[in-house]
Amino acid sequence: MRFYGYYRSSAAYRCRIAFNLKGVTPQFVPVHLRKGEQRSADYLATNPQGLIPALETDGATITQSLAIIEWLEETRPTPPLLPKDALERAHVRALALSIACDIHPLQNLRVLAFLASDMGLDEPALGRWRRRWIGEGLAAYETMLARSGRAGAFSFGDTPTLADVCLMPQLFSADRFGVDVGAHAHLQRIRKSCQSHPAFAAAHPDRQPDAE
Ligand SMILES: N[C@@H](CCC(=O)N[C@@H](CS)C(=O)NCC(=O)O)C(=O)O
Repeated sequence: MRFYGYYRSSAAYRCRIAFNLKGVTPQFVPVHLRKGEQRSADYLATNPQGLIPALETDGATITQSLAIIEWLEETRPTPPLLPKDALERAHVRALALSIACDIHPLQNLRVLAFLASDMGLDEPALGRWRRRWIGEGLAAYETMLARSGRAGAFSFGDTPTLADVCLMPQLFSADRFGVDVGAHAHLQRIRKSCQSHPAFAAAHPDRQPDAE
């Protein structure tokens, strides 16, 4: 099993947490995003989208972090990352997708590069862009948790789910770009639970072999 990633990529960070939770250790293949290696011919042969992560396994390539994590969940059901009840599963997926579909894509390197090169945004304007969408998205996540009445040590109950696998990398990115989430009590509590969980701690960008 070969996993293509980059230490600071949120989408790769999600997969690393899931691999650790499931006790899977793929061979790591670094793809340096800042050097543009994701657009090399070699890597485009692996993922035509030119995005990481990608996982090669059983003679196939899986792209998209959530597809990789759902494949892991289906092939290695223990410990479960999704609840058994269909409505509860939908809730956990909605939390995860609120980050993976509605916050993260707006922060992508290629989007930011286009805003700078083609739309003329300078660094302060790019910072406003980042903080706006991360701040608004995480505030909505906090409200979703409060309304659900199901948040515990983690986003759903007291064990990690797909929602936390997506949340922790987004909180890392919030810190990196100066988004203050201190007023969000659920997020603060869940962050602490994740930080003290070995699977999350080992997946942190600073602990990866390609960290700079
Ligand atoms: N929806 C995709 C998003 C993948 C993605 O956006 N990856 C980023 C890193 S977090 C990337 O490769 N960016 C390269 C670029 O923008 O050029 C997933 O969840 O895997």
